Amino acid sequence: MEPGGSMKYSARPQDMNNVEEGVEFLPAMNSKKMEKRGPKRRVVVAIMIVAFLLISLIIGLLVWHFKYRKAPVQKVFNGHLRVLNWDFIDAYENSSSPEFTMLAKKVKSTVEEIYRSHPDIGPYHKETVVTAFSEGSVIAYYWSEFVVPKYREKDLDRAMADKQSLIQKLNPRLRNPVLKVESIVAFPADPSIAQSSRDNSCLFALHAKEGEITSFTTPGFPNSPYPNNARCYWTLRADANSVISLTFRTLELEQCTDDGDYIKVYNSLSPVEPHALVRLCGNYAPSYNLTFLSSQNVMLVTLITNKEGRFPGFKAEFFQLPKTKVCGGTLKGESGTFTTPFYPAHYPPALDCVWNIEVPSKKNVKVRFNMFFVLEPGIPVSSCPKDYVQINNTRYCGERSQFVVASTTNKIEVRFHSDLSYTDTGFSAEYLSYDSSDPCPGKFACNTGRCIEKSMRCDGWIDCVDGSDERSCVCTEQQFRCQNGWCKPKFWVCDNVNDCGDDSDELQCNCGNSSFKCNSGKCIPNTQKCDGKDDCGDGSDEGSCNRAGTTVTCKEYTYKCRSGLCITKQNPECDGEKDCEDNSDEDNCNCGIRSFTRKSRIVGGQNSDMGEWPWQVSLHVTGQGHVCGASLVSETWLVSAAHCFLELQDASQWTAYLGLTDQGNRNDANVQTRKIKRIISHPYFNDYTYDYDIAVMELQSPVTFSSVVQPICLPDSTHQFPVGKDLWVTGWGATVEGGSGASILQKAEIRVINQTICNQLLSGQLTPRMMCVGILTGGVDACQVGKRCDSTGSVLLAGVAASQAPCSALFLLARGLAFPYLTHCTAMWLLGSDNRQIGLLISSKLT
Ligand SMILES: *[C@@H]1O[C@H](CO)[C@@H](O)[C@H](O)[C@H]1NC(C)=O
Ligand SMILES: *[C@@H]1O[C@H](CO)[C@@H](O)[C@H](O)[C@H]1NC(C)=O
Ligand SMILES: *[C@@H]1O[C@H](CO)[C@@H](O)[C@H](O)[C@H]1NC(C)=O
Ligand SMILES: *[C@@H]1O[C@H](CO)[C@@H](O)[C@H](O)[C@H]1NC(C)=O
Ligand SMILES: *[C@@H]1O[C@H](CO)[C@@H](O)[C@H](O)[C@H]1NC(C)=O
Ligand SMILES: [Ca+2]
Repeated sequence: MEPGGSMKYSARPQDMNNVEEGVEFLPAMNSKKMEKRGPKRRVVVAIMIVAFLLISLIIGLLVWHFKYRKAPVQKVFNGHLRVLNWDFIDAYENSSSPEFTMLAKKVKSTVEEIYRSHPDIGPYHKETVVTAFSEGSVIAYYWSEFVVPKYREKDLDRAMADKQSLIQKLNPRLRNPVLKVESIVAFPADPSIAQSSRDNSCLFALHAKEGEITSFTTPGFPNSPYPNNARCYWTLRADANSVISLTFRTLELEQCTDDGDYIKVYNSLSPVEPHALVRLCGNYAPSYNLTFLSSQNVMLVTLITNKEGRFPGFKAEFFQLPKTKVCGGTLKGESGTFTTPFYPAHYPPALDCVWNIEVPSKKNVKVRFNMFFVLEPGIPVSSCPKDYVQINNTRYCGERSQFVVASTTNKIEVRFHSDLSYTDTGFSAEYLSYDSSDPCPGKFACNTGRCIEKSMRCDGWIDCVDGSDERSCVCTEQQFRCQNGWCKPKFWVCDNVNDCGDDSDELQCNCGNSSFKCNSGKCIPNTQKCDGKDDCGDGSDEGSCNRAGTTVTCKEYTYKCRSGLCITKQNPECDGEKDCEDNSDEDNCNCGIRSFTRKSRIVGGQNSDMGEWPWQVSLHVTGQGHVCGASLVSETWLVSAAHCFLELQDASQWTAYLGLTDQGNRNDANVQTRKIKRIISHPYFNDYTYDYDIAVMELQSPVTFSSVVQPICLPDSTHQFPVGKDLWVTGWGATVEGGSGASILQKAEIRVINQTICNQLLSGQLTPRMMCVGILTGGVDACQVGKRCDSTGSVLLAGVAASQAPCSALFLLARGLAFPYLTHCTAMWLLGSDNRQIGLLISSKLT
């Protein structure tokens, strides 16, 4: 007997006196009780149970039938069809014109006729509205609304998707149709768009003017944010036999999320997914190419927004150009270049190009793709079913770094295909002739045909995709021999990164299975990890123990909250988790964040993009130009290296440039220029050992933070930089005016290396304020998944100034806490897990 079960069937469950009654409705659980009641009663009980079950079943079925199966579902389809026996006139562009109304009526009745003849469509059709026409002879765009019971929805979808059945049903019925139509296609509308099919409040129709650029913006741009809950449409048209080039000059929307605001551009006048060209959200670096081409004379731009957020929106412009551009062709000669049409703009959809390349006989030909962006969202790059480049039955797609395809003859055929939807910026390629006996004059030839610098042979990094540059190598003094035969710079031994590929460079550094490896490299038994005691000596065994909020006795390595209490978690600052009771670890975290959510795709290059390192400062000396770099840490303070000011300590001779990427563009409107008020070098700075190589500078007036001027985060003095951690170094190099430095801000990936080994290799030059980091330079295009990029194996020494002496004013300003610095003229950044950048400065005195 279960009181709980009985309650379910009791008429008045709240009345405890009736509980016993209710029990009788249950199947026999207590046989003794049942026997007492006699056979008659038993029959009654049985009948009641059966009746009850039957009624429940019927009710259930009815509910299911009416509420679910029969429940009407509203569906909207967007479609278009071609009218063959009709000519386009300009008045059809104006949906208020009598001509438009007349033709729309005819199209509407034709569509309705087609629907009527189809048993899966006809009964559910509610309304069809013709929204636009375009040339060819006439293409009509419309949406159709249906109300269909749930259980018939699939049949409707199937019937609407079947173009063939729509056409065939039409012809026998209408013997003398007024309109001869074909190519009827319709697609279920995006539900967010479907709701608004009748809302014309944010609808704009624009026609390109011959030889002119037409601009348009989101409502209110740039003075007020675009509206919430908006469904905006811009129909763009050009003359017949033209195509449209559309460019977003500025674009700033809500961050990209599944239900966030977005723009979609269609190669059609109706918002159907199979003709979508791109979906845009967030904001894009200025160098990100936002130019899109249509394949015909119409385009549709839609803006869909959700209920919250305030963002500026976009400013766009478009113009028409003749549709004559053909792609592909025959290319002859020793060498040359070719690109997808309109490169670096997005190539048009529905395109096929064939290049037949032929170099002089006796020579062989190879094609080098320098830029390659043929990526479609969610499309596997293994099979390339949509857009692709094809050479000799091999298809290439996706986003690829530089690659070469070599032929064993003097001819090669390159095909390019783009389908109806989603385009990318395409490729830029060159073809070269080569001697089969000496394919890479002065260089090393990979087995794949690629030529690489000779210095990249046996340098420990795979530059040839097939690794042929690292085979049969003899290791030098400075190199470590991996078990697989590769030679790696000794600096990479014991840095927690599997550089050899077979882990042999890390084998003798591991602690064994039942031991924990401290950040210092020391091994302790696993049982001593997270036991509340600092067994490593640097706190690393007590670091990530998930004891948030627990405070401990303050030590050198513990993080001190503003309250004065200490916690053991490593690097708790600005990691998005509240670790201090007073949340002081998450205070002042408006730093280290880049403004552009979508970077440009300068793949493989060392040039930085505008706004990529908004805290990078260029320090100029009057009459000398760029001399040193610095980092912005607050509105008025910079951090730089003390050795920069050895010869010139007079603050008035120095000028700081902020928001600068190209030294040649110092007059750009985004660049801010400031004079220096004072320079404070570390009093212990030693210009022989470069110990304490740090200085701070105060600006005469505060800078204004912008998309290209932002402060870097300062790490806490207890911040750990684990061996193997990857970082970025940026800078302009030496004096630009002198001609040797780079004009565009350079970047390189580096990593923290094993301090013990580094100090051995540098015969003991490291001081406790320094940190060894290695530069990973060279052909970045050889980066492989799960592997590090190439490296020359050169080493920089980073000076860590743990002292708090003259910089206390700055510490208070910036983070409220002391911190270690690494100093030099090129800045170095730690790429945090959430993409937040923590700044350091490094010294490059030693090699
Ligand atoms: C569209 O047609 C209507 C009615 O003929 C006319 O009043 C209106 O000015 C036209 N609009 C344009 C942009 O031509
Ligand atoms: C994008 O490509 C178009 C067409 O080639 C070009 O005119 C434009 O300058 C490019 N924009 C950027 C930002 O590179
Ligand atoms: C294409 O195939 C032919 C014959 O199989 C071969 O001779 C030629 O070298 C190949 N070209 C490329 C680029 O692979
Ligand atoms: C340590 O663990 C790895 C994999 O977990 C195993 O292959 C190896 O044999 C173990 N070594 C020892 C000494 O137990
Ligand atoms: C550095 O290398 C030595 C071997 O020379 C190794 O014992 C130590 O654990 C390494 N340090 C780290 C932090 O991995
Ligand atoms: Ca495509």
